[in-house]
Amino acid sequence: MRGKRVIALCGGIGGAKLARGLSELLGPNLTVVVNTGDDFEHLGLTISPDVDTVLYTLADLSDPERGWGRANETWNFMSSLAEVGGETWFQLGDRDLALHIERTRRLRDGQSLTRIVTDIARRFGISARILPMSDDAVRTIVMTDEGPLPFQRYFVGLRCAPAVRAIRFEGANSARVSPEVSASFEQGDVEAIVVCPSNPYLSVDPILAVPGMRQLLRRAGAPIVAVSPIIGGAAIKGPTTKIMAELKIDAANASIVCHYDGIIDGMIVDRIDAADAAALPVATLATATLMRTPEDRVNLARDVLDFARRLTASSEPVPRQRGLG
Ligand code: FO1
Repeated sequence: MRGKRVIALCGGIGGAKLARGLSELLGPNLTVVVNTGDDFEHLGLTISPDVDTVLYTLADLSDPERGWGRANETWNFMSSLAEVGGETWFQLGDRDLALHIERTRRLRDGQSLTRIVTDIARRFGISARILPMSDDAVRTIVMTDEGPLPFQRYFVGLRCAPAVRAIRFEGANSARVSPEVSASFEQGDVEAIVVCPSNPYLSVDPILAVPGMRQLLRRAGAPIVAVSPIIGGAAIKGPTTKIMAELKIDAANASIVCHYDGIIDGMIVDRIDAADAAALPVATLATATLMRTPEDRVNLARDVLDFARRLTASSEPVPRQRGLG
């Protein structure tokens, strides 16, 4: 039976844009599994930046310039915090603050992150399902030439300046895939799995590091398609290619395919990379992957779905070059 649901694996800003495009085409038939490796405790609050970016983006509440936080934000809390000598390196807008305070309250009451996110998504009028990758704490630690750094210290506090030597996902070994994430893969109705153009090392790897996640991907029996976060050897936003250079990885689509070795069946690259797409060891599609406008997001989402459908049509069951680890 051919499925009709699509599952997207997603980090923050870049990934959320494609998730938004997919949500406009699929509505409730989209499930977004979101990285929580960036989560941290700050000012006594539990902050889930990627989950919130996906929530705000799909609810049309996000700030279009920054990509994170809410549109029409005010910063009275931050300036008042500065006046009393508080920590201001991580910006929490007045509107955004409400979500952190309410999430923290509910977590302390014993609710799971999944339950909280599901409720907020409903209140925001989002029809897609948004699921944190796990309800257990996984914390990305960036091993740098300045020592180990919690993700937000590295990313926001130090603006990704220290050279990355390795990346660890603290707590991943004992984390569990949530029952809701497991069920979403196991319903037997998955048409495609999309790896959004998020940073493979910082945003997608934490999702894949949750024990059992790779098996769920494989067993869903649907084509797995990644959208490359690299265009013409550079990332649109964020430190992807800087990190690749520091890890001595060539900033090329071939490296991304290699990184997702045995996981993906197809890769979408930008049109300007069409020439090297032919040499990649998976099925490829070259199209416009830069998402500047709402139309760009929907067009790319449509291309992703068409590509996945063609992969299904061309061979069933979906062929895999190698087994999953
Ligand atoms: N990114 C920044 O560059 N500076 C910030 O001060 C900042 C605050 C912030 C607050 C809430 C939130 O949900 C996200 C925030 N981000 C900020 C974005 C976030 O740190 C990163 O974009 C992601 O973690 C990487 O995907």
